[in-house]
Amino acid sequence: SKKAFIFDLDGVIVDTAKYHFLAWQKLAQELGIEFTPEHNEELKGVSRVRSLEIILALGNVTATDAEKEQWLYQKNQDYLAYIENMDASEILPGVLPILEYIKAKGQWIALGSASKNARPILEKVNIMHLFDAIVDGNDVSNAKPDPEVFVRAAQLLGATNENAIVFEDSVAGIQAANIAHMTSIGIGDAKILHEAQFNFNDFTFIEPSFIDSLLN
Ligand code: B16
Ligand code: MG
Repeated sequence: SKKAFIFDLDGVIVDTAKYHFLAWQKLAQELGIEFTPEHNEELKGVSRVRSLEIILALGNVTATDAEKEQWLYQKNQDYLAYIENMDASEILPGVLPILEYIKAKGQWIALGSASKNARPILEKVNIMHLFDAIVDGNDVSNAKPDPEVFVRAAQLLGATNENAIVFEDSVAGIQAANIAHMTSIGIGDAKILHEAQFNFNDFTFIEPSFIDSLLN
């Protein structure tokens, strides 16, 4: 039967992690908190609010809700300025051919992202038309590893969880897919993503024959 191929956005389709990092780093600097690329790894797949909590904890900074809201707003404004100039050249290597192959095979394609900025990014990199369903940070109340974002995507398409395949770069996202009994495919370091059923360093290692093997 027809399969639902669900893609995470940041770290899978585009490398927006570098822009999140620059925007968080600016805020951290203003607050006198040391924030390194290693720290940034912990923010992958994590919601905006939770990301701020992790950064504040790094610096033992406590804040009022009003301050946190102001900082979240400021961080997002800076992030939006970075993604403003994104174009199709920022789609990660190998992604577009695989999306087009899945499409040509008549299968479903969905987005399952924690980001509230997912839709404008898909528009900027010009691949919105390839998606049959989009579920992002605006649509869900439970963050990965809760599988809500992927389960909703499958539901929108009328696919069972067992017929859903998830591409993820974060540990929390792989766990979410596994909890939902979806096929989990890790994109990135196999040591970090060891809970994934399959792992590829990036999409250039995914052959059409691998996609075919998932269709039965
Ligand atoms: P925003 P994904 C996630 O996207 C990012 O990995 C994570 O670093 C970010 O904090 C989160 O989106 C929220 O993003 O601030 O744009 O709402 O990997 O789930 O596509
Ligand atoms: Mg991601």
